[in-house]
Amino acid sequence: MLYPRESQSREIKDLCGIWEFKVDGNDEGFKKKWHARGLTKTMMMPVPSSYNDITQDAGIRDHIGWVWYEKTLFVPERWADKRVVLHVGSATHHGTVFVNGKKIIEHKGGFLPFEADVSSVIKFGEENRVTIAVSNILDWSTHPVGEVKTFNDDRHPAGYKVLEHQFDFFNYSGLHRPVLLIATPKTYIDDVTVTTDIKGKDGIVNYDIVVAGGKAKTQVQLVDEKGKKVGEAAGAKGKIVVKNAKLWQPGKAYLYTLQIKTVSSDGKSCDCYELPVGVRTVKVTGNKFLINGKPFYFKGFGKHEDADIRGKGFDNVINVKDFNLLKWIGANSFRTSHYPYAEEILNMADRLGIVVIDEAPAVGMLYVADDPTKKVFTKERVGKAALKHHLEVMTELINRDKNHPCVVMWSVANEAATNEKSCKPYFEKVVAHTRKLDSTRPVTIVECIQSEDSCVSHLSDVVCINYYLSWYSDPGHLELVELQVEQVLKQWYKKFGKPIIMSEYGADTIAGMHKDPPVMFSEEYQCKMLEAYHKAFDKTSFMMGEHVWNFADFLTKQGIRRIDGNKKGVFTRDRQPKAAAHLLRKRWLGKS
Ligand code: BDP
Repeated sequence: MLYPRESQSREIKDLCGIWEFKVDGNDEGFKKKWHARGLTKTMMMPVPSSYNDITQDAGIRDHIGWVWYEKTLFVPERWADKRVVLHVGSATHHGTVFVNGKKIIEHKGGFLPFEADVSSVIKFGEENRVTIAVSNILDWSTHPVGEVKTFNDDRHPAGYKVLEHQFDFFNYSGLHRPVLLIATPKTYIDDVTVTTDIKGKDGIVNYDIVVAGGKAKTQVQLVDEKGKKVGEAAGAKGKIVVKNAKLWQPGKAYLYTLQIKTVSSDGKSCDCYELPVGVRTVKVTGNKFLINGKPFYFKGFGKHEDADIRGKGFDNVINVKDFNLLKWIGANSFRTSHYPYAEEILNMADRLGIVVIDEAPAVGMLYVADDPTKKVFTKERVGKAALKHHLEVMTELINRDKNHPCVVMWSVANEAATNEKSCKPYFEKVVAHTRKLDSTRPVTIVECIQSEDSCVSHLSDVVCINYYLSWYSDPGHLELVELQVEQVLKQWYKKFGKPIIMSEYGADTIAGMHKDPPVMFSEEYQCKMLEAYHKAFDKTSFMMGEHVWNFADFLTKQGIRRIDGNKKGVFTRDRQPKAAAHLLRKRWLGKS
């Protein structure tokens, strides 16, 4: 899917702002056709935002099921001869969209965009009504997986239910990303795929353009950052050779622009689209992760889309601040743990030369809540339905993110029960599907201490492992960390012979809590733990990166293990540095 961009031939109407909002507490909205006449008895809700922390009502914060959003808007008369598309950045986790009361699209999956042609239902030059029903229910066919548990005992009111899931981040819900109306010509550029290569000093840009809605002739030209033409070609598919190309490099991004123009065969309309292009290559050989043929060592974090009040709502204030903090601390990369982030974030990473491991929302396939001895990869749980959706999600993810130079690896899942033999055929299919869709990027499955007997890590190009030594195991025993990290690294390397990234390690830390000698939750403990991991990393030759968990503190579901969220952030939730931030800055930049 093309990132929504205006051009000579394309206009965008941004529908962000205040929407009408209503919680469907009795699950009656569809039956009573709330979309038919327009919502009544509504409250204000900002879009984009999670709805959970906006009101003073715990019932809304913790609601399980559908909520409804609505907005009225005028569509200009001059769009009457255009193709008009409604684009929803994300509806977490299911969205059903109506325009002027008519259902136009349903979408499953809370972290990827979807869109539909609404040209035939829109009234041009008049007022229109967009209604979006959003549900946050997770089950064994969704990603992430989850389960609604209904109680049937005398301790709970009849029908009382909770949504159980084995990931710790709060299940923020709603319209998290921009909703847009896009006008394009009727014959339009539907998709573009760009891959790049380097031959000597030259850059090779291969492109493949799909035109829909009619036949058209295609012309492309590539311009540099100053707007100077460096190459051109004709036809829907082709190759441009850039002499003495400037490469897209970590920390030193260079973006060309592919300017695409299609002229419909009757010559009456033309469509234009501009795609940023970074010329770079990615390869894993031996123990090395190569970007442009040079070994790359990942320094950075697992992150979250998370902030106070707005939850997972897209917010440029937070996003730009986060990139400034990544630069300040000397990080060169992050993982989109544990779901695809808003594409705007990848646009920023492209521009700044920050390297991204792009993760699917497949998280929580680890235990069964009420009985950890029960298996996960079974017919009743992660079976055919979960696999089908996993493949769909990989398709949507790669379709959306394939052209971003910042994305250097796909992570198909985080911490699954990969020690269960039955997960093997599952992941074989997911990884094969991913490689079929994109043969240019390595693939990983993120593993953890419970999956030391992984049946699938051989499928990964890079072994990514999450370890919480002296935290979830041997809590308080910092003296064991260096020794144990060395052991686990050697063990994984011996077994799979692949380069390793420590993709999560860290300690919950209450900002401002000091204890010397260190104790758990103090700033000193977080620092000493990181130092011990680093000592072990620096002794090996097959380590290819370190991603601390987490960039910032984030909200979790309530539970006895968390006080106001997960505090493993190196920054607080409002993005202030803990002592560990200064330690990492020293390690990564040599600056204090
Ligand atoms: C890891 C998970 C991550 C959690 C972290 C933790 O991958 O999502 O937040 O543990 O417990 O297992 O802090």
